[in-house]
Order: sequence, then C-alpha cells, then structure tokens
Amino acid sequence: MKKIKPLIITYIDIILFVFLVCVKVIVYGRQMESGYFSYISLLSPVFASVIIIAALSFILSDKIRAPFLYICNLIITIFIISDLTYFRYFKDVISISVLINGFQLGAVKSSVSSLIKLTDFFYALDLIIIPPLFTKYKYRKTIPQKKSVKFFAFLGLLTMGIVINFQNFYSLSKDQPKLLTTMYNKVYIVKNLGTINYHYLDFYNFLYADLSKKTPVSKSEEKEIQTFFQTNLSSTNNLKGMTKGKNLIMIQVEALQEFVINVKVNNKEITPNLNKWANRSEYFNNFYYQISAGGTSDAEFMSNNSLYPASSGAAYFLYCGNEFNSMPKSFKNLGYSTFAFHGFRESFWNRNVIYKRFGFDNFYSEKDYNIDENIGLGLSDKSFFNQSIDKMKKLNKPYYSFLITLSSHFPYDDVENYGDFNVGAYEDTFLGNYLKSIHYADTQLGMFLSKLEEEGILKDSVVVLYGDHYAIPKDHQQELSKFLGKNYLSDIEWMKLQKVPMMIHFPGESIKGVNSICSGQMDIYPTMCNLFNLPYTTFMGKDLFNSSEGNIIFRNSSFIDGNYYYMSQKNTYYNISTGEKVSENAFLKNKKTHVVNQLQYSDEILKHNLLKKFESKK
Ligand code: GP9
Ligand code: MN
Repeated sequence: MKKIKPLIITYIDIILFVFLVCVKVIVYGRQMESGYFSYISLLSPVFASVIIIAALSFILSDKIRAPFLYICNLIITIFIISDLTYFRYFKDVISISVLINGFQLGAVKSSVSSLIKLTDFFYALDLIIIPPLFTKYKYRKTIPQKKSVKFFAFLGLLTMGIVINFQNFYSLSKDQPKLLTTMYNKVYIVKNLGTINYHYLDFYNFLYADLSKKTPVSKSEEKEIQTFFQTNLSSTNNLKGMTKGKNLIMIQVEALQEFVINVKVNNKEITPNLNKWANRSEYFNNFYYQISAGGTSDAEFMSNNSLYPASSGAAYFLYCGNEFNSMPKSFKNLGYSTFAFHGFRESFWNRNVIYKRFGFDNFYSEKDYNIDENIGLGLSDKSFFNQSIDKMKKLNKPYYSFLITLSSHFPYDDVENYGDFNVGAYEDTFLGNYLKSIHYADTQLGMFLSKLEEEGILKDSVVVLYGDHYAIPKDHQQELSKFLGKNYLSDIEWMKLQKVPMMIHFPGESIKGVNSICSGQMDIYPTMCNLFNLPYTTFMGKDLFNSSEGNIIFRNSSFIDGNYYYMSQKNTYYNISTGEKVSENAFLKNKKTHVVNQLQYSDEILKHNLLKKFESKK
C-alpha cells in the first residue's frame, strides 16, 4: 500500500483522464440511445479507446504530460457537445466531411443555438475544476520515473488498447458488413464503439477515401454498376412521354412533413391549400424523405439526380466538381431552358457551384430578389413566389423551373410574421409554432398555384410539389405524439411519420388520385424521365408509374420494402402492418445485402465521378 499511494499521486493526471473521459463518453452514449442501452458492453471499447491516448502520454516528458491529457480531454469534450447538438437536429453525428461544411451552420444559427442545452456543459465541468486543483496541490511527481518503466507502460497500455479494440471492431464488422468502411450508419458505430473510436474511424476513412479517390474502380465493379442501371429500369412504359414538351415546375417546400396534410388543429385545416391541391393531383401519401447530413441540399440532390446522399457530409460540397446526368441536364438535351429559384444566399449549401454542374441555365438567388420582406432565415415565401412568377413569365418555354421555399424553417420561431393562425392548446409550443409556419407556407403556396392558373401557366405545365425533410426532430417526439393523440410513438410509428407529401399535378388534371406506393425522393427523377421521355437513365430510384413494389433505402442502410422495415440503428426488422419485430431470414438478409450494395454503387459513382467515365465511353 505504501508503494501504491505515491504511484497514484505520480500518475493522478493519467488516472483522472482515463476515468473522467470514460465516464463522459459512456454518458454521451447513453444520451444517444433512445432505447435499450448497456453500459457494460460500451465500457470495453470506450476504455480501449481512452487508454490508447493515455499510453501516448507515457512517452511525453513529465512537464507536458498533464497539459497534453488536458487538451485531449478538451477536444473530446468539444466533440461530445458538438455531436450532441448535431444529433438533435440531424439524427446523425459529425464527421470530418461535415466539419468541412461546418460554416454552413452559420446561416442556420437559430437552429444550432436552440439545440445546445445548458446541461451539455456538465461535460466540461472537470475542465474547469482540474487546473485550479492541480495548481493548489502543486501537482508534482513524487517518484522519479525511469525511461524504461515509462516505455513499457506505454507499450503495455497501447497493446492492451489495440487488442481490446480489435476485438470490438471485428465483432461489429461481422455484425454489420461494410459498416466500418462505408460508415453508412454512424450512429450505430458510436453506440457500439463509443464516440472516440468513431472519430478514430472517421479520420481513418477520410484519409482512406481521399486515397481511394485516386485508386480506380475495378472493371468488374464498373460493370456491376452499369448492369444495375439497366436492371433498375421498369419493364413497362405506362404514361411514357405523356407530358413531353410541357413545362416542369418543381417546388421543394421547407420542412413540409406529411402529418399536417388533411389534418385540423383548433378545428381549422393546417394546410387547406395543399389539401385542395392534393385532390387535384396524383398525391403520394406514402412518400419518405431520404436525406442525410446534407439536409435540404440532400433532398435537392436526390430529386434532381436520383443518387443517394454522401455517406458522410454533403454531396453538394464533396462532389461539386463531378459530372452529373441531372434532371436539368436531361431537359436541356431536349431543348428546355432550366432555372433554379431560392431567395437565400447563393453560396449556401454551395448551390451556386453545383447548380452549374447540374445544368441549370440560371440560379435566381437572394441577389436576384428585392428583399422587401423577411421571415425566419430570409426572404418571405410570399415575396419569393410573387417575384418568382414574374421571372417565370419571361422564361423561354418549355422550361424546367425548380423552386425552393424558406419561411417554414426550423426552429419556426418567427411567429409574429406567420400570420394569424390560432393553434389552440398548442399556442406557444414548438409544435404549435411549426403549425403556424407551415400554415403560412401553405397560404403562399395556394397564392402561387392560383397565379400559375390565372397566368395560363398551369395548363402547359406539370407541377411537382414535395417536402424536403422532417419538421419535428426526435427530441420533440413527445409533443408530436400528444398532437396525434398517442402516449408515445414506437419505432414503427415514428418511422411512419418520417414522410413528406409529394404531389404531381398534370395539365388538365388528366391523372389524379391517392397513390400509396412506398416511395421516396430518389423516385422523382426516374418518374419525370418516363413522363417527359428524358434521355438519361443512370438513376437509382424507380419510376412510380411503372413500379409495383415499394422499396425505399435510407442513407444509414435502413430500408422499407412495403412489408418490412429494417431499422439499421438497432439492426432490427419489423413487420410494418403488425409492428412486430421479425428475426432476420435469408430473404431479409438478401435484401439488406442489396441495400448496402446500392448505397455502395452510389458512393463509388460519386467518389470516382463514374457518370463522366460512363458517358465518355459511349
Ligand atoms: C437554406 C435552406 C436551409 O438555403 O435551404 O436548408 P436546411 O437547413 O433545411 O438544410
Ligand atoms: Mn430544409
């Protein structure tokens, strides 16, 4: 005992570091897990990830060891608080690719500031307490340390950390093939390996991805991808070319979540105009958003390319130099003029760069509008639509116009300007504010659609309207379940709420009705390809008028096939109609393999700019 005490005092900095950081990372893991959580199973990988850093501190001089550990603790704490904030909005964790887009969060600061919680700063408490304690007790070494002892301590701890971690990484890679290389489900990695190991892996994959961009894709993989494109095409051609020569007006509505359609609050319709519009359109009421870290830009990327979002970060940044067989480019091949409209800063989400790659002739952004009325993040939808229709009237026909709204943006706090819409019991609540914002957006959409009709534009145009992503984040789940008259929402019920409405209005309303095919944003471009007989068919979604089965793949490898829902975060299958858990069988395992393959094809296409290569070989 006599010998142990001086040893503890000598290495108190390392002991404190390992203990405090392990506690932080495990508590953070608990916060990330909404369901079953096992502290014990997370302890092993977390401990291993922390002692690897502690091992390194043994090879440092005594003078800088404590400051080194303090800085490591500080960095880990910053990552934990940032990851928690990011998770609350994006249901994902930060990666290096996301950090590259980091400055984008500046523009949506109202979102970020409303997501950070005071309690998060408990993670930093030790960083405030330790320095004065160390100076007060004049932290000093009592036993001079032989270099050999420190070296063996370094070697021993490092080996222990690597061996334990190897076991944990290996068992996760067996449980979820390709997960560690593609990182298609980052949250699952954090839950099973801890956030430090996740960031080790993210750093390794970022370096490797940069390297792998330079290594060519194998011929067999290229062949596999091209074969997928062919087999993915529909065998029937219902409605093919039916709207050729008509304009396409596509409206992406900010945070329009499906649960508000045909629903009342305080005995008033939330979206009366969209409800009417749905009755005049082919209304897809089983349509899911499929965005990932790229938020709104992912929704645009999918609806205009039918390629999956980037596995990490935003495709709009990572692949803005790529060639794309985008919808605008397809329309240009048919002699259309192509335009994008969005009343916000042109550089946000790197739109001004990547829209050129998509083939838009012009992008009308904030600088092209008279900013005469601000709501939320910027130009009000009312002013945006009024000014946009004036621009559209001057366009060369036929045209493809893509409009993105803004006013109903999280956290829906510009309540004074959304107009007078009393939400009754939900007044002054987050959900109530959202209902006000989307009611405002609905009013402006109604005005815009009526003007299209009055100006004679509607009769010569197909109008596609859809929501970009959810409005109610998971940490407001309780409010949403109460609004829906439920005590709580199961995994399946929550999943079924992750829908956005999608409506296709045909000239003369020749086709209309409710279409419940299981579908998503990846299916818009293939569906337009068929209707307008567009030239490119290098897309991964399906034509909704020529598909019998529903099949939706999400970036984290979760999927819905109409009967089953695979929730990758929990590696669990559910029967959609009964809500019961289903054990994996050969059929479902095979489905999962196809899902991971398709995500990988899409990643390869982006990483290696394969569409350019395929085009050059034609
Ligand atoms: C800004 C708007 C916001 O241009 O599209 O995007 P989001 O924060 O929803 O991704
Ligand atoms: Mn958005």
